[in-house]
Amino acid sequence: MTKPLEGIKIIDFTHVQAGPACTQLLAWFGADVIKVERPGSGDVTRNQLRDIPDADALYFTMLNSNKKSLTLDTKKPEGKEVLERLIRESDVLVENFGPGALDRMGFSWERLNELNPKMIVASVKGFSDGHHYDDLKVYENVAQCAGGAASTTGFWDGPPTISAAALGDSNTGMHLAIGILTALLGRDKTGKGQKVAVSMQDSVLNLCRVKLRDQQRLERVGYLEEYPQYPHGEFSDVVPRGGNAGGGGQPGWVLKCKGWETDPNAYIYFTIQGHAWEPICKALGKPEWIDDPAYKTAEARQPHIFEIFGTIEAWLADKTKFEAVDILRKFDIPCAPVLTMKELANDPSLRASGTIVEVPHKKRGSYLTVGSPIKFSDMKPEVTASPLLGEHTDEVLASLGYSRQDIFNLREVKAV
Ligand code: CAO
Repeated sequence: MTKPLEGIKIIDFTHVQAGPACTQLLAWFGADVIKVERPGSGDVTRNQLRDIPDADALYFTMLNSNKKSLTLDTKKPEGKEVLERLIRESDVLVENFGPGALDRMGFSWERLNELNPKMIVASVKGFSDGHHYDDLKVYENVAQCAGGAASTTGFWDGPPTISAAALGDSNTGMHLAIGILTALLGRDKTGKGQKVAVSMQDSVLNLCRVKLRDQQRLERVGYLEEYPQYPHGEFSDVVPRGGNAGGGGQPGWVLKCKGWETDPNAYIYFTIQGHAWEPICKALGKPEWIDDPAYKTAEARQPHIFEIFGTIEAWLADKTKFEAVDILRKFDIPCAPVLTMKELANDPSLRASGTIVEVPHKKRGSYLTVGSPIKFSDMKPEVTASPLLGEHTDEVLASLGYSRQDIFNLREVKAV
């Protein structure tokens, strides 16, 4: 099957998570992604949190599938020369080094554009160019704090909280992928490459836009009616942490199910959709609430929403999270069990759809990873193993026109 990005050559100068998540996605869709790594060590995640001695860590294998690995010391003249040749032949270069690292290596945007005016140069940094923090190195949790997620996540009586979802890393990588694809389409029209830059702070903030909505509402009216603080608690002049409250106009909460005393994940998320009030009352066996003025409208319910959630929890007490959802789904109530990683790993639907995939690997045996969350009618993205360090060095050098002797010199003599 021909994949839409076949023929697009990408220099993958990325490491850790934000950049690799972007290039992995593009590789799934057919791009020829060549990961350039430092000889001897490579991407730091190859060694981080190893579960099998001497085999690449899952952190690496799960973010670098479908790629080639070329080892090259791009600080040495020989390495720079190879990289320049690769740049002249490539469509995209993606990098997420610390601020200024690419410039210090001698590959500023101006130089890259001079070497290949058609090439798209895509970068992830912690903060955008010109930002007063643009000199900072940034990891996931730093970005979640800088982008507004931490101050609005967690419970009001606890500290700012980090989400397990990679809002700073993989989310930024997904934004960058959209930028790259847009620039490729733009190049079809103009014939020119361009620089695409995404900051982790901006990407987190983009996902927190409803909290900026709330900040403006709070400043105008002094309260936020969908937050647990309303109407009995206090609001300050900043958006508070709202626990598990729904972020839109639909109140919701995480509710205990049968077994919660011993199982930390025996919960469901229950949403009270305004127009679904009647089915909710029917599902709960509370038909008297349907027309009761204290319950009939969303506005009337809000002051005692936790009493309502308490009644739902009493109804859930003899039902597992799966049994509860099986009943509630018949009433068209938006809800889901709180699923663990173990349950997700073994979920037959996720296996069938290719969202959870088992990938054979030369050194590890097979491992599980998350496949493409994007599904196409004409293409099924296939996940292949991440490369061993330098696995494709000879192949890539040969494709760049280096002779066997050149390759020997580059690999063995100059240890590039
Ligand atoms: N050959 C020779 N040198 C190489 C090389 C190669 N193939 N690949 C990388 N290097 C060098 C770079 O030139 C740079 O050297 P200098 O600092 O001397 O110029 C160095 O390796 C890499 O520096 P770095 O700043 O990128 O790495 P770090 O481990 O100190 O910082 C990180 C890591 C992620 C904090 C930083 O890269 C960063 O802030 N990146 C931007 C934001 C980002 O993407 N963060 C998300 C990471 S996922 O959590």
